[in-house]
Amino acid sequence: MEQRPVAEPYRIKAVEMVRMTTREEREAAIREAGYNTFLLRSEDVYIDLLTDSGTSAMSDRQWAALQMGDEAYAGARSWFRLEKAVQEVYGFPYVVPTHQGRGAEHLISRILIRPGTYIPGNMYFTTTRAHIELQGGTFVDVIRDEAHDPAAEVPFKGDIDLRKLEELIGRVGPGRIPYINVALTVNMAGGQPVSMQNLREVRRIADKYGIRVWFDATRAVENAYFIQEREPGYQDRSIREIFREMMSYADGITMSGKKDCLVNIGGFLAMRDPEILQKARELVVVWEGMPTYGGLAGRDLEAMAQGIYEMVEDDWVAWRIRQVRYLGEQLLAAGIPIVRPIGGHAVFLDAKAFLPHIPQDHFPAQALAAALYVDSGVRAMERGIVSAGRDPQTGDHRRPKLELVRLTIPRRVYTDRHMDVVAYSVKHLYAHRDQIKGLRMVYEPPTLRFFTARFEPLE
Ligand code: PM9
Repeated sequence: MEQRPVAEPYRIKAVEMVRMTTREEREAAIREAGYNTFLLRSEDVYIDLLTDSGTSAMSDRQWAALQMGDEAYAGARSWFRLEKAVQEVYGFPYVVPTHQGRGAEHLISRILIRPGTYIPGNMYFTTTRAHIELQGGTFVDVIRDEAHDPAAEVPFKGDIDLRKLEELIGRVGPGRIPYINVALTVNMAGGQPVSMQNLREVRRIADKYGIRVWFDATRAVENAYFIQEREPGYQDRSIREIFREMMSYADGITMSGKKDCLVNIGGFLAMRDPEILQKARELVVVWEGMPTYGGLAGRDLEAMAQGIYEMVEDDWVAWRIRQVRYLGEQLLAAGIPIVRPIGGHAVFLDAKAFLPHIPQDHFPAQALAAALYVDSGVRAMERGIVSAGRDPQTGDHRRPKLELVRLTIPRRVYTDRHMDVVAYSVKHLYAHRDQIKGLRMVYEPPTLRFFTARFEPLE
């Protein structure tokens, strides 16, 4: 008998209408946007898979929580609610709110990084590395080799390569490593998880050399699901328990609440060390706001607190991963090159394999994202050479092995029917892939260029 179907663990209470455009309209829109999907107007997008960041649908309880926001300038009730949620679910005693994840990255980078220091991590993330470099630090990629190979089927492809980590410590000395940065999951590798065993080992090595461990916990809930699914001994543990154990191996975390926490804005820094707390409170007033609001309204703090309790519900997390797979498996069945295994928040098209006729310096992933938009109004994001930016030492492009287009699934927003539309469009493009041409960059901003760079098609 066929498998019993599972449905969304929620009902839809409010809807937002979206508009399908004509191909001519989309061709004009992408031209006007300089072939950069970040520069499109959202009204011209039919299915928006640009990012899962701040694009979640909030629950009725979160909307109710908004009404309870305490908008006092200082000491608001909503702040204490957020602090309690972080303490209860994440297990860190101290929290400093920020307007979003990069606000927290800014604070910890200013507190711990000095020129000439090294920050090892499991593959770079754009904003994280930008903040490391702005403080004069150097990011060193110590992820396992397979993470750079889109086709390598490894259950915990986000793991730190412990030998690479020890080699770096031996080479530069522990005193020049302010912290080890572990991303859960690894966004740029395809939403790939880190095993509990690896987190334990990283903690052990860090303790041996007296180095701090800092997690980028942005999508740690999805990481907890993969541990529950794949790591021996965790099948009978709840997501909330696994999540709490993961966090126990870190000295602190940076957090973009716009992902796991199911809110449209918000983030925080959480930690165990009262000295770091004090420094973070001193800095947050300069850059974000009082330590009891950190650039957020009281209602935002309330919504994030409520989201923190909802994000670790087992049915929700299982559904989330299942929907990402629903899309990915359709593409795999059609022989389309995607990053494997299918990750937690997105399906990543392997643009090098999809468009082998376009050299990396002609931006194949950027071109593919633009072509997808023109075909169906689906907006995706380039995660390749444009996102990687330039090497500050040489000034040349960084040329990552992974040249990807990310189809990122917002939380609780789209149905499987939307995924069918996306899958159809990707398959259609694949059948006509020889017609897609490379691009030339005509405007390049100095930092985080992918957000606002502009391109023109090559003839
Ligand atoms: N991630 C994303 O779309 C939004 C902006 S970058 C295109 O994937 C990690 C792992 C992230 C992340 C944002 C941030 C920064 C830190 N770490 O965007 O500042 O994926 O809240 O968080 C984005 P904020």
